[in-house]
Amino acid sequence: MSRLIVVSNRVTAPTNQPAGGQGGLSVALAEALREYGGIWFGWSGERTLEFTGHIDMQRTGGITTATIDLEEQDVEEYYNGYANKTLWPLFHYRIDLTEYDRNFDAGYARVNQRFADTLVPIIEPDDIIWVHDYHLIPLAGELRKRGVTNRIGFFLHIPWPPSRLLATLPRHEALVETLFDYDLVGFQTTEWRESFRDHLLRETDAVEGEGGSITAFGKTIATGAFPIGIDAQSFMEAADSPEALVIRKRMAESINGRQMIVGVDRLDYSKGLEERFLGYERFLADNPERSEEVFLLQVAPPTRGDIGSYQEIRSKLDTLSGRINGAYAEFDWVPIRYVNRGYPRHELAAIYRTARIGLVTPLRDGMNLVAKEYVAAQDPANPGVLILSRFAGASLQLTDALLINPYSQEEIADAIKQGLDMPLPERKRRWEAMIDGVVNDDVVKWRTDFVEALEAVPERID
Ligand code: ADQ
Repeated sequence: MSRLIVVSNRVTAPTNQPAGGQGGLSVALAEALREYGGIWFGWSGERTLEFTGHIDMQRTGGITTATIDLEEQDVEEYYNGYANKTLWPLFHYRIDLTEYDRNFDAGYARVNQRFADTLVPIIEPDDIIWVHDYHLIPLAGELRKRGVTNRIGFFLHIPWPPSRLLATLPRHEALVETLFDYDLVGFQTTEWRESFRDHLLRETDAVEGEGGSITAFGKTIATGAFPIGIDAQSFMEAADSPEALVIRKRMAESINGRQMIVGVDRLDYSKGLEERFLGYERFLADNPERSEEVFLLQVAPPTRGDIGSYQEIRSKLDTLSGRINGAYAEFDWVPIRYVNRGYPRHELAAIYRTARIGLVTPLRDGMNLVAKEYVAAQDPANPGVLILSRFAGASLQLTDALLINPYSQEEIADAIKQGLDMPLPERKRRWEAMIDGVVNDDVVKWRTDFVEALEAVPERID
């Protein structure tokens, strides 16, 4: 049987420690690789004075990790620079926040070359290679230059932007062309796949083939939508675990008969936190007689704190939560409990379970795992209500959530009211319509579907 080599920017070995700012990608990969016997290759998160190419191999939690350290300049130009100041905002439709800088380009190219140089010696002929996310788009091209002929797949965890936005990226042609060095390019939803196809049809002489294949630049690749899921079974169990029960009891005491609305997000401008706070404030303003029945718990661990736009959104939210609390709080009630930290999975599950409403309002999101986790954590006999942005990839699957436009404060406020008033039979009906998908289309199915599709791609003839 062939080995699977997974490559992503960061490798975070699975631990039982609090999740911290660990994002959806690392949570999902740790779960997907366990018991597969594969290798997970990437950056250790450590900085070194001079890049050596030394690989640190470790076996932890049932998977083998292979990590390299990067230089300070690499981290600045590749990770903080091209990945998170250029591609992340651009791919989330925020060209107002996108920075274009040739040094970032150079750092991005250099680190992808470093990944390829160090990875090549550990690749065996039958291995299949699965590269993850926007940090590593050029990796297959670099591997091909070094003679690697193995199957290589790419999965994009974030949206693919509209063609006219992508056109603002200098040298976007080369970025797009290098995706044709993969055998399979996967997206979270058909919407992002179509956006990729539309870009190719508009900007190149691409031809669409059968079953998602696309030919351009003299090469043919397979493409497809592979919606990522969660480890639903273990999440459901986590919500009922003895540790979770302790937290649920503590929460019940602190809630004191009120209804809790919960938001859980990395502190990122794509998550629509400012709009969420304003929508909630609108609810408070519109419903003064009801406002003290509820409170919003927003859990938002800071990420990418070296980047200016992240410092700005953080300070905006500090101000906004302070202002709303100052304006509306009573001596025995605050409308927003705002917490900048991560929680272990079982505590998170307990928090979701206790919340009457899960409020998930990204302005743009590849998928959004929090929405699925909220559904999985509910009590079947008394489930809560999911309010979900129609601009999250997850909204294509969770169609029985209350779908809202996150830019509209009125829609958020109305949905909160509707969620609080929703009778039990409707809550059950909506939840039952969603839970099967969350359980069946889980992270294992995502991994299996992707790997099988990669194995099924016909041999390349370059
Ligand atoms: P993210 O942008 O990180 O992921 P999301 O899919 O919601 O967004 O995943 C976040 C993960 O981090 C969830 O598993 C959540 O439980 C965890 N998390 C968030 N806050 C936490 C906290 N305070 N404590 C503990 N855990 C916390 C990117 C893309 C998404 C895509 C995923 C997976 O942006 O669109 O769904 O990758 O592909």
